[in-house]
Amino acid sequence: MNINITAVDYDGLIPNNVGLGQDLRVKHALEKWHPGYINWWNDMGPEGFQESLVYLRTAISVDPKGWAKFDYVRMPEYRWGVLLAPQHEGRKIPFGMHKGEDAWQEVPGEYRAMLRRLIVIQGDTEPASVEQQRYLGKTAPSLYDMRNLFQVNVEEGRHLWAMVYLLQKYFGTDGREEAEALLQRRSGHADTPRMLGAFNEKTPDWLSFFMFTYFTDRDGKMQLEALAQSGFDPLSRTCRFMLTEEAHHMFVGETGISRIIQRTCELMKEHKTDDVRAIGAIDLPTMQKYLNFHFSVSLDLFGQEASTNAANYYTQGVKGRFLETRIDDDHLLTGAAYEIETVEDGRIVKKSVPALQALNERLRQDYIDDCARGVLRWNKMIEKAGIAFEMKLPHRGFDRRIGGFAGARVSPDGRVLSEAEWKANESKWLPTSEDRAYVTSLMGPAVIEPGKFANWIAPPARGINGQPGDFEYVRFN
Ligand code: BYC
Repeated sequence: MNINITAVDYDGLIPNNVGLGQDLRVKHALEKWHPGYINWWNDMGPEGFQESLVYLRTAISVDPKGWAKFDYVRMPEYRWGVLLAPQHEGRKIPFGMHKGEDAWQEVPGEYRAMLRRLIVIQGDTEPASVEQQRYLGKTAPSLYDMRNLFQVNVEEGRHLWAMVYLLQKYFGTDGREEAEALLQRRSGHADTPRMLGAFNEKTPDWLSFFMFTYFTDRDGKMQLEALAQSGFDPLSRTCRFMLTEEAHHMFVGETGISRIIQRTCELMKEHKTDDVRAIGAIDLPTMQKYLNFHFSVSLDLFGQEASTNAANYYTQGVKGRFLETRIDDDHLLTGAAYEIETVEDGRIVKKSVPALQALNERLRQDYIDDCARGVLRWNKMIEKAGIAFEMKLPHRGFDRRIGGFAGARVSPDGRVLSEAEWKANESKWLPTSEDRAYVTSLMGPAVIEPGKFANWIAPPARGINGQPGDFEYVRFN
């Protein structure tokens, strides 16, 4: 049963449904953090569009039946707020050594460092992605896409607020320092980079953006799902509401890639050619290479295949599995085993390891299954267009930097290669500088006429919030 669908208080500086009005210590701490956040947004948020009016969705409730409103907003004036999903009365910790005990409403002292670390890592990815996507507005293929980019950006900003609230409310001085540090690190910076690999890569073009929102935001989904199981109830509730917003980000990725594929297939048929670069579209093999890159970088985000960190998170009730409560087992995993793949003596071998240590790998597998669904849909479109090409997820060992495959050379179809074989084929599997230059060359100045789209992408099937095709999603000042 749900209780406490607390109405969202929109009167103060920080919209919230956590009773900030009565929690003056945290309210003041967040109000103190706010100017630094706005400075960060103005410095690192979408460049060139801070004065534009953008048709944005703002969360105004946490009721699944109607939680958002749409209106024109200047991004620096977006109402970033602190919103937690409703508390489940009598919620019990669903796994680990505390299974069956009441979920914690305060941080248990012994798990404080662990929880803080997870919240900081999660928080760090949110501003990182805004930084990565900072220049994309200037080359948006339509007003519709530009609006979607900005929607994703402001919601990543809200997700940073969500983590900062937890830090300020539950972690005292350390939390305050971590909240400050989240505004100091910068994606790709040589001295103060963001914490995880993928968040220091560039997102220089819209094909990369759609791949990022499909593959990397989906890591976000899986990690948030795992944290939503947490015994620390405020973290669970925060993540549950973030997942509502996250769905749109993956929609942007999946439909963005679909629309590029659709346009490419149309042009291939119309011009009876595979050489769509000559007519200003993105060829399917180039899309496959971008897919390979973003998929493998995102696989790294799950950490080591065998991880004692992951085992501890689970045993101590801090981070669960994807859909934990729907899994039919003992939710303790003490004697259980799980099979992982790794490279040994130049071969990929399967190894049985304690299931508790393999939780990163298990989540990675859930992620791979989830990724595969979109690929299936893209392939159906290609097949329907009568074109003989199949998009594929590369092998999990392909081009990895973290875990048992790091350092090995693995082909997309899962063969361990010599360095010479890798070098001879790398340009077929990963975007080359020429590929990147070509894709960049398509990213002309933003298409700002309502209802018009760049040549390389098809229009969407429907507008945002039921708006017509020529809707003016962004108004410039
Ligand atoms: N890059 O035992 P391991 C999102 C480190 S995305 C750099 O496997 P663990 C979003 C690791 O920190 C979701 N370092 O670690 C998407 C550890 O360091 P220490 C973000 C890495 O803890 C799009 C060491 O290697 N949320 O929301 O089991 C847009 C040993 O590794 C990496 C989370 O990630 C890497 N890729 O697993 C916006 C959830 N991988 O302790 C937003 C919170 C590992 O030796 N994080 N290392 O210094 C976690 O659950 C875990 O920390 C990880 C790593 C899954 C990331």
